[in-house]
Amino acid sequence: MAQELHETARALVAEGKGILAADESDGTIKKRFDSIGVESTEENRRAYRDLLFTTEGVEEFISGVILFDETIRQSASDGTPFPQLLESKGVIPGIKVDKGAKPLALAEGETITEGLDGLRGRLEEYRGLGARFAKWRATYTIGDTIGGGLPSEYAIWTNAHALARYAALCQEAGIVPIVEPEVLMDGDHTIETSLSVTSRVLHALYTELRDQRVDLEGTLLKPNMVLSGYECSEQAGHERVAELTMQCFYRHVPAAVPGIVFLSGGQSDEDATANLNAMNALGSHPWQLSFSYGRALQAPALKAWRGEQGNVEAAQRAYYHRAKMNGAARSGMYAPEMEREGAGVS
Ligand code: 5MM
Repeated sequence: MAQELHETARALVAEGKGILAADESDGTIKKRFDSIGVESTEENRRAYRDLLFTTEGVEEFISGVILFDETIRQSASDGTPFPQLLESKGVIPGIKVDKGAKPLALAEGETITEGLDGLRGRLEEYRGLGARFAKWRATYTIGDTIGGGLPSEYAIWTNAHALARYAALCQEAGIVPIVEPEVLMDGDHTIETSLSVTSRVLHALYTELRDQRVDLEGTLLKPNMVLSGYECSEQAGHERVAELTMQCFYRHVPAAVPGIVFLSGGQSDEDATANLNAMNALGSHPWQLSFSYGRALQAPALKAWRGEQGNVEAAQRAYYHRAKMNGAARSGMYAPEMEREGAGVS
C-alpha cells in the first residue's frame, strides 16, 4: 500500500505536469457561472467539466484533476464516467473530501474545516469510483481583532490537527492526501507578514502530520505562495516572491514530501505562472514545485465559453494554453512572450 501511495504522489508531480483543481463546490461554481451569465444547473456544470476533461492533448501538462462529489458521479457526453475518461488519458482522478470552512467556535473571524465525520466510509466509496488522491483545504485569514492578531494559534493548531486526521484516513484507504493550508492573501499586510504567518501554519501542520503517523512520501502539500497582501501598497515582484516562498518552505517542509503543488489564490493567471517559474528558475529543490490551480487555469476558458456550445473549441484552446504555460513554468522555462503564441483567444 505504501509503495502505491508513493508512486501516485510522484506521478502527480511528474516532470512538466501539474494538477487541475476542478472541485468547485455548488456555491463556488455558481459564483463562477454568475460571472459569465450562465445558470448553475447540473447539466451546465457537467457540460463545463466535460469541456475541460476532453481537451485534446492537455494530458501532456496535466497529471491529475480534483473533482467535486457531484462531478465524480457524472459522465462525458458519450456516456463515459468522468473518472474513467480521465484515466484513459493517463490523468489521475482525485476528489475534494472536506465539507468546507465553518466558523470556529469562540474565535471571531476564524474558521475550521469540517468533514471528518463519516470520512472513512466516504473515502472507501470514492476509491471505488476511481479516486486515487484527495484534497482538504483549511483557510487562515491575516488581520487584526480586539482580541489580537489573526490567525490565532488556536485556529492554526485545530486546522492542522484536522488536516492530519484527514491525511491519516486517506492513507489507510489507499488514497494520497493533498493537504491544503491556505493563508488568504486578502488584506494590506506586507510580504514579510505573509512569510511569518505561512511559517507558523506549516510548522503546526508538519508537527501534526508527524504526530499522527502520516507517511510524508505518500502526501503532497498544496499551499499559498508567500505574497504581499492584495491591498498592500508595495507589491513584491516575482523574484522576491520566489525568494521568500522558498525561504519559508526550506525551513518548514521536510524533504520527504515529494511535491509542493501551489494554489493560485486569486493571483492573475500570468502572475501565478510567472511566480511558479521564478521558483523553479532558482535551481533544483528537495521537492518538485508544481501547480494545482483552479482559477489560474480556468479563468480564460470560462470567459471564452460563456455557456455556448459554439464556444467550446475556443474555451479548450484557452485552457490548453494556460496548462502549457504552467507546464513550462515547472522547469523555469516560461517567458511572458510565450503568452502571445497560440493563446487562441481574442
Ligand atoms: C477550485 O476551487 C477549490 C474549491 O473551492 P471551494 O471548496 O471553496 O468551492 C479550491 O479548494 C481550490 O482547489 C484551491 O483554492 C485552489 O484554487 P485556486 O483558484 O486558488 O487556484
